[in-house]
Amino acid sequence: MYTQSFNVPDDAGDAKTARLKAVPGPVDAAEAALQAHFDTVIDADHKVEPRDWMPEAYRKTLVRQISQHAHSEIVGMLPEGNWISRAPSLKRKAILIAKVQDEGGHGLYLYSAAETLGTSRDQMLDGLHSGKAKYSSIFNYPTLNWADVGVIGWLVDGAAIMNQIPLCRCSYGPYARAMIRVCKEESFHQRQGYEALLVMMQGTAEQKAMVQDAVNRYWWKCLAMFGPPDADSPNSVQGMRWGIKRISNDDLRQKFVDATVPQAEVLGVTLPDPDLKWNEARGHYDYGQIDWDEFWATVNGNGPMNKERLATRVKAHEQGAWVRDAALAHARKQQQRQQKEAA
Ligand code: BYC
Repeated sequence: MYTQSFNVPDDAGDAKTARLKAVPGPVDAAEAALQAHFDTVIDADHKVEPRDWMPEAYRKTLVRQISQHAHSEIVGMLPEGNWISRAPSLKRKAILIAKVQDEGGHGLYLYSAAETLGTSRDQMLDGLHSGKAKYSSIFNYPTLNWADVGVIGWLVDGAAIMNQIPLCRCSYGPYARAMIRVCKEESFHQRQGYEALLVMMQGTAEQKAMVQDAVNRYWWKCLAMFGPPDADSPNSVQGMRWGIKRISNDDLRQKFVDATVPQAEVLGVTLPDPDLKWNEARGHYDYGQIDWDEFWATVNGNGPMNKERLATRVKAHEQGAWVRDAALAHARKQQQRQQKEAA
C-alpha cells in the first residue's frame, strides 16, 4: 500500500521550494569555513553525523523534531493500548500487542537518535511530562470503539508513513537510519488496520456503521497531522534548507488525500468532506477547509484527551522507576565485576 515508492525526488526547481530554502547564512567570518563545509555536505545530499560540526540552529531543530517525534510514538501507544484487553479475538489481540510494542520501539530508536545531538533522555522526558514539549495532535482524541483501532492503523499510520518516508532521506544520519526501520514497521501497521476494517465492512450493518463513524471522527484530524499550511509553518524554511524536511506540509497532505480516496472507495466508506472531488486541471483531489483553530487548541494542550494522556504517561514513568533503578544497579554490578576480573 504505502511503500518506499512514495519517496519522490525533491522538487528543486519549484518556486515554493526555492522560497522555503531561502535562509540567512552564517553571522561571522570564523564560522564561515565550517558553515561552507556543512553547506557542501547538505547540497551534495550527504549525511551529517554526530561527530561533524553543525550550526546550532540545525542541532536545535533536530532535537525539537526528533524528540517530538519520539514523544508521539510513546504517547501514540496509549489510545490503542486501551483496546488490547478488549480486542475481539486472539488474532486481533496478538496483532495489536505487536503494533503497540513496535511504537514503543520507535520511540526508543528516536530518543537514541536525539541523544546523539547531546540532549539526554531525561531532559527530553522532562519536557514531555511537564507539558512543555509537543507530540502529535492526533493522540489527543479518544478511541471510542473497536473500529477506531482499525482507522488509526489505516489513516493515522497511513498519514505517518506519508510524512516519514521522506525523513528516511533526512540529512542527519542517525534520524534517517532510524526512519528506514520505522517506516517498514509502519507499513505493516497501516495494512493491519486496513485489513481489520475490510473485515468489518463485510460484517453487519452495525459494524459498517462503526467503521463509518470512526472515519468521520478521524478524517479531518489526520489531515491536520501534517502540520499547519506552508504559509503558517515557521519551521519549514530551516527544515527544508537543511534537508531535514524534504516535502512541505501541504504537499504531503495532498499526497495523502490522493492516495487515500481510492482506498476509501475499495473499503466502501465515505470520507466526510462534501468538497472532496477530483480536479482534472490540478491532477489532484480538492478538499475542504481544515479547522485550524481546533488543531491549535489541541496542540496547545486543550484537546479532549491531552490531560488524560499526559497523566497516564507520567504515572507510567513513575511506576517504572524501580525498573530503571534495577537496570542501573545491574549495570553497575556488571561493571564492577569486569573491573575486578581485569585487575
Ligand atoms: N501535532 O512549522 P511547523 C505516529 C507543531 S507518530 C502537534 O510546520 P515542523 C504514530 C510543530 O511542532 C507521528 N504539533 O513544524 C505513533 C511546531 O511547533 P514548535 C509523529 C504539531 O516541525 C503511534 C508548530 O506546530 N510524526 O506516526 O516544520 C501510533 C509549527 O509547525 C503538529 C512526526 O513527529 C501536529 N500534528 O513540521 C500510530 C514526524 N504539526 O515545535 C502512529 C516528524 C505541527 O515550533 N515531524 N506541529 O513548537 C515532522 O515531520 C514535523 O515536525 C511536522 C511539523 C511535519 C510534524
